[in-house]
Amino acid sequence: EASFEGVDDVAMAAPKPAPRRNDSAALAKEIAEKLTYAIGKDPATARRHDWLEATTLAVRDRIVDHWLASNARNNASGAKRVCYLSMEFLIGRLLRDAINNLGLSEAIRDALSAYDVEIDLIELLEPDAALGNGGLGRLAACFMESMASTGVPGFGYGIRYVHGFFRQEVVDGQQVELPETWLEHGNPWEFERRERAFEIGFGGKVTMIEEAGKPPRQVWRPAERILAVAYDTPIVGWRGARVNTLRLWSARALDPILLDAFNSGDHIGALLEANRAQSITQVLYPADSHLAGQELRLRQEFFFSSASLQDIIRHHLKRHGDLTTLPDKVAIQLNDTHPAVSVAEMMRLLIDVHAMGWDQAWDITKKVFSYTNHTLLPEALETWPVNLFERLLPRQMQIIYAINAQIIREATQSGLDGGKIAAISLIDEGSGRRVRMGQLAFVGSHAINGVSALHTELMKKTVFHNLHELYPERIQNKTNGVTPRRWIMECNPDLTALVTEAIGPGFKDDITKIKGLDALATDAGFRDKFMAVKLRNKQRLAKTIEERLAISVDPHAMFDVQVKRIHEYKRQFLNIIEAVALYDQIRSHPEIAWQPRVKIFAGKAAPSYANAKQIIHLANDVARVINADPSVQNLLKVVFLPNYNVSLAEQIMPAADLSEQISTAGLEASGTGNMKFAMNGALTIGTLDGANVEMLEHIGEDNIFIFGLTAEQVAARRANGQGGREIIENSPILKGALDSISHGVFSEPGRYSNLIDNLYGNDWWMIAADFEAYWQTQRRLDTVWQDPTAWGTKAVHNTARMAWFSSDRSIREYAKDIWSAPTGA
Ligand code: Z16
Repeated sequence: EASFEGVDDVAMAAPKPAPRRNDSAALAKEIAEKLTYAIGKDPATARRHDWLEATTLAVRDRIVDHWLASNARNNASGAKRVCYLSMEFLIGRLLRDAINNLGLSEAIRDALSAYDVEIDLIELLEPDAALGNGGLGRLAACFMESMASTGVPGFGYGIRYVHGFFRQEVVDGQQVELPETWLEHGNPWEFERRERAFEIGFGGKVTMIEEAGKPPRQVWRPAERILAVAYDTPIVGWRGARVNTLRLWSARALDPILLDAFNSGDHIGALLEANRAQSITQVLYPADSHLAGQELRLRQEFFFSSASLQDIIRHHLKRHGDLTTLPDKVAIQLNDTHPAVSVAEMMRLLIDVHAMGWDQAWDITKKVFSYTNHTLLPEALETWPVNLFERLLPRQMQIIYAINAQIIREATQSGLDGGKIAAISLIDEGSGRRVRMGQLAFVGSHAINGVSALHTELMKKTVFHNLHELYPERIQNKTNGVTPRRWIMECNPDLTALVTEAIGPGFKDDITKIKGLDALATDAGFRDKFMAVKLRNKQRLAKTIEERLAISVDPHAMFDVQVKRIHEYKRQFLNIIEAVALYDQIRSHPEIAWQPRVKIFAGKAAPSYANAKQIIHLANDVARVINADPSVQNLLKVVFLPNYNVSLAEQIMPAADLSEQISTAGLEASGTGNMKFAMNGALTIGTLDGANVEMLEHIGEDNIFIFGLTAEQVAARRANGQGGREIIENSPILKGALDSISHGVFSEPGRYSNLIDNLYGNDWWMIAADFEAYWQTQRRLDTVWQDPTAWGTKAVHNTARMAWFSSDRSIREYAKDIWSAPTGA
C-alpha cells in the first residue's frame, strides 16, 4: 500500500480546520485566488468556464472541511455503514446542489457579481454527470443526497464511466445518438485515490489445493487481471451537516504496458492489452428495463462488485480485525440485480481468501445483503448463459451451484413440490441453461424490496411467487422518493421563496411542514401568487423551446408534459394518438370551447429499440404538421425537446401544468418523475400504476385524474388475448386518429404501420383498450382548466400533500427496517 491514505482513513484526531468565513467578501477573495493560483488567469482575461472552475474550487474547499469531519466522526463512532451498490448514479450537475446545501446561495451570487459574473449563467456550463439511464440511476442519486441529509453514513459504489448516457439529437425527426464526453474539461468534484486499488480477475481455472493438516480448499487462478482504481466524490447533505462519499471505480491495466512485449518490438500488442483492460469502464450501457446481454456488461458488473466488496472487507478488517462482526458494521444494498454477482463474490472472498467455513460465510452474506427489485418486465430480468458465466467467473459459478443445492434442499425439506422447486432454481434449464440473477440476489439477502406498494404486491404474486412462499418474511415495500432539495428548492427558487413567505422556512429542514400550504389552497391571494410562479416558470421554458426548436408556444396555454425514457409500456404512443385525435376534433368542431394546450415530450430510446425510435419519429412528424397548421394555431402545439437529461428535467418540472403518468397498469414499478411534477404543483393524469396509487391516497381523488384498466384487468385482458380491433372499430375518434397516421397525414403512408398493426392485433400495451377513458379524462381536465380557481386550488393541494414522497422518508424506512443503521433524525 502507498503511504498516503484515502479520506475514509483520516485519523480520529484530524486537525480541526480553521473556520472559514462565508460572507460574500471572503468568498469573492477566495474565488479570485483560485482563479489566479489554481487556474492561472486574472479577472480581466478569465472566461466564463474559468469562473465556473474557480467558484467550484472555492465551494469544494468548504465541502472538504465537512467531508473530513464526517469521516473522522464515522471512524470515531464506529457506526454501521450503508454501502449502496449501483451500476448507475444519474447525478446531473453538482454546483447548485452543493451551494444550496451549504447555505451559500446568496453569498456566492453577491461574490461573483462583484466581478460582473452571473452565477446563473456560469453554472449552466457544468456538464451533467449522466452515469445512468433513468429512474433507477436518478433514485440512487437522490438516495445519496438523502443519506447525507438524514445522517446515514452512506457510501455509494459504482462505475466511473468515461462516456455517460449518450447525447440525443433529432435529425429529420429521428433520434441520433452521439457520444457523451463529460470528462473532457476535467472533473473538479472527483479525487483520484491511486493508492486505493484492487485486482479484479477474469477467466482461468479453479484448482483444489490440499495441504497436510489443513482442509482442502479451492483456489481461483484468473487468466486475466485488471486493476480497479477508486475516484471519490463528496456528497453534501442539507446544511452540510454530513458529507458522504460516492466511490466510483475505474479500470486500469495492471501493467500499463507489457514491458516484455514492448521491448521485443510488439508495441501495438502491448498497448492493446492496456486498452482491453480500460474498455471495462469506458461506456454506460444505454438500455433501461431491457437486458443488455453482452459479455462486457457482465465484466462491468463483476468488476465493480468485486472492487467494492474488497474495499468493504479491507476497511472492516482494518477497523475491527475480524469478519464475523461484518453484519453489525456494514449493510450492502444491491440496486437491482446488476451487482447480484456480489453474493457469490462475497462467499468466495470469505471462504477462499479469508478461510471462513461455508455455513458461517452464508449466514454473514445473508445478513449483510439486501436487494431492491425495480421491474417485473420479463425482458428486463437479468439472466446469463451458464457457459459464459463459467468461462468468465469459474469460481463464482461453482459457488452459485453450491448455493443452489442448499436452497433446493431447504425447499425440499419445507415440502415444496417439483414444479415449484424448478421455479426457484438459480439455474433456468428452459432456454439454454442460464443463471437467474434475481433468484441469486433474493436468496443471498435478508430483505428484498419493491419500490411501490403495488409493485411489491405484484412481486409476491409473480416473479418471486415461489421464493416468497419459501421465505415469506423477506419481501417488504419501500416506496421510492425524490430529494426535495434538488426537486423543489434548487429547480424552483420562486416557489421556494413563495412557500417561505407563506409558511416560514421550516419546510426546508422538515419537508412534512409544507403541508401548511393546504390551508392556503382556498386563499385567492396565495393561489394567484402560486400560479404566477408557475407562469414565470412556463415563460422560461417557452424561451428554451423557442431557442432550441424555433417553435413559439403561449405560456398561458396548458403545458401538458410527458418526459421519461421512451418505452412501449410507458405509452407515449397513447399520448400522441390523443394529440392527433384532438387535432382532428378541433378542426371538425371549431364551435367547441377547446382549451389551448402545448403537448411537450422528451426522452431517449435505447439505440436498439426499434419501436421506441418509431415513437420518437412519430412525435416529431405529428409536431411538424400540427405546428404548421394555422387552423389550430392557438389551440394546439406539439413539442419534442431533444436530449432529455437531469438538467432539462430541472427546467421542465416546475413549468408543467399537467403530468402524464399513463403506463399500462402493473408495469411501471414506481415512477419518480410523477413525484417531481406533483411537488411542483402539476396535476397528474395517470393510471393506477406504481407510486401513482399512493399519490392518489396522499393527494386525494379530487386533485388527481386517474383513468384506465387496473393491473388486474390488464392481466385478465392479456390472458384473453382480446386485441384492439373491435374497440377501434367502435370508437370513431380513435379510428379517425389511427387512420390519419396510417394514411399519411404526418408522413408517407405506411411509415407507422407496424405500430398501428400492433394495436389492431394483440394491443399488448392496452392502448386501444384505454383510449376512450384517457380521452374522456383529458376532456374533464379541459373543463377544470377553464376554471382557474379550481385548477389553482388543486395545484396547491398537490404541492402541499406530496411531502411523504421525499427520499428522506424512503431512506429513514430503509435505515430502520432493512439496514439497522443510524439516522441523525
Ligand atoms: C430503471 O430505471 C427502472 C427499472 C429497471 O428495471 C431498470 C431501470 Cl434502468 C426504473 C423503473 O422503471 C421505475 O418505475 C422506477 O421508478 C425506477 O426504476 C426507480 O425505482
